[in-house]
Formats: sequence, structure tokens, C-alpha cells
Amino acid sequence: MTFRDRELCFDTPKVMGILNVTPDSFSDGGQFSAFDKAIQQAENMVNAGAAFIDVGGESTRPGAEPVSLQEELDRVIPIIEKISKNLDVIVSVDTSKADVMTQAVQHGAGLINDVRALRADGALNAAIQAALNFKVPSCLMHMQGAPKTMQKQASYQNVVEDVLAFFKQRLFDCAQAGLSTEQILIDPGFGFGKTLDHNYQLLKRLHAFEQLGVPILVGMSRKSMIGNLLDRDVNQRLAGNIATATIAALAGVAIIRVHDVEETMDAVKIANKLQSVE
Ligand code: PT1
Repeated sequence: MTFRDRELCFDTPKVMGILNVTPDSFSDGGQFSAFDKAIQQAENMVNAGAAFIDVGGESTRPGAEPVSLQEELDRVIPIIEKISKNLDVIVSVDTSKADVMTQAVQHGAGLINDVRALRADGALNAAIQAALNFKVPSCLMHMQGAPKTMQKQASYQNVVEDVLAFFKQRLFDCAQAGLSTEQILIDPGFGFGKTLDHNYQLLKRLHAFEQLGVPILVGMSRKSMIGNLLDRDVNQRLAGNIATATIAALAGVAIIRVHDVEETMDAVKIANKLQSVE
């Protein structure tokens, strides 16, 4: 698959490092600005082996409030520009807003990552233009409901079949609108309108999504599906993160979205060895 000017093969899983650029994520009153710290963190993740850096300016975790367009642009565009210019990595933009997608791609982003699967106003058209003009693909994620309330009433007949049906319809609608399936990745959306059991049913049956014929991205890092099961707060979830990443790697996913890049790379290398040894 081509990400702007880079060709990537998903014969083994690639690691995507998470870079949140929300107001409080870096402020510790020190001498370095939030901007410099974000760039430093991106560099650390690239040195640890990240193939992607996912830059997000709107939190979508359960209960999160939306942010304005200008606020999101101010947060992410300078970071995307700097990382694309200076680091050997594909920059992903984690957004649902058409204008953020367009400007991010104009400033160097190589992947659009949309937790709302291009359903916001203008987003599908922005993604089509990004694909046609810059060879920038899009990742469509499944979410039931909206971040503010999605954990209040998660309900499915069969979560795997329901999420699969959502993607079949969405891939069809995108193709009809002019976004080729070859330019799409999918993500089952762990923690987005799902109970603990829904999340583990999806993880157990990740292979079912191969029938869609597109690369699969997963993000479970530090989520409540790990914390609630293990009764661990967010800074005590590393072992759980590695366990879930290893399971995803063995299932053959294309991209694993994580905070702890260095540790996840070790897990991916072990899974790769297991897959390739005779
Ligand atoms: C994800 C993802 C994302 N997750 C993609 N993008 C988040 N493609 C942001 C919790 O249960 O999985 N895939 N962008 C972060 N969202 C959450 C959701 C964070 C749930 C935490 C939880 O704790």
C-alpha cells in the first residue's frame, strides 16, 4: 500500500505510535514547550521502530467533549508539518473533520485515521481528494454512538457480524462515492461503544475481518478493556498492552496503534519469528 511517497508491505505488522496533542498532555511547567516535547516524543517513537506516528488533537475516549475546528487545526497542523519534514516516518492524522484532513495532507500527512469512518460533513470528499491528489489512504474505524455517550448502551446482535456488516456497507458506499477500496484500511474500534466482552469477542475473531480484503489496524493500548479486566489504572497496563498487541500480531493485523512503541516492537518481533520459523 502506498502512503503518499512511501510504499509499505504488511507481510509483518507495523507499529503506529500515538501522539496526543491535547492541551494538558505535555504541560509540566518545565523549560520545553509543549510543541518541542511532542516532537521529541515523536522522535523517540521513530527511533524505537514506529512506522507511523498518529497525531490527534481531539480526544475520542469515552466521555470526551468535541473540540472546535480552529482549536484542532492549531494543535495538529504545526506538529504534522514538523514531523513530516524532519523524521523518516508516515504521519497519520487522527481526525473526523474534513478541513483538518485536507490541511493535514497539504502539510505532509500520509494517512487519514478517522474514528467516525468518514461520516462527518465533507469528510468522505476530503478523503477522496487526499487519495487522488496525494495517494493518501484512509482508515475507517467502527464506533457505535458518539464518544460522549457510547459506553452507556452498547448493544449488538453479534458484535463480529454487526461490525463486519458495517464495513461491507461502508466500503460499498465509499467505492460508490469514488474512494477505492484499495485506498482503505479498517479498524474494529476497540472501546468505542463496546462492552468488555464485545471487545474480547472482536479480538478473538480478528481473522473474520480478513474477508474484507483490506489491511486491518487495531488500537487497544491502555484502554479500559485492559484496565477493567486486570483492575489496573492507566499507568499499570504495560503487560496487558503487550499481551493484546501480541494476540493481534499473531492474528496478522497490518498496524498496531500503541503508546509503548519499544516494548510493542519486541512483542511483534517474537510473533514474526513464530510465524516464520519452520
Ligand atoms: C483506535 C483509536 C483511534 N483509539 C483508531 N484510532 C483512540 N484508528 C483514538 C478506553 O476504553 O482504537 N483506532 N484513535 C482512543 N480512544 C479510546 C477509546 C481511548 C476507548 C480509551 C478507551 O479506555
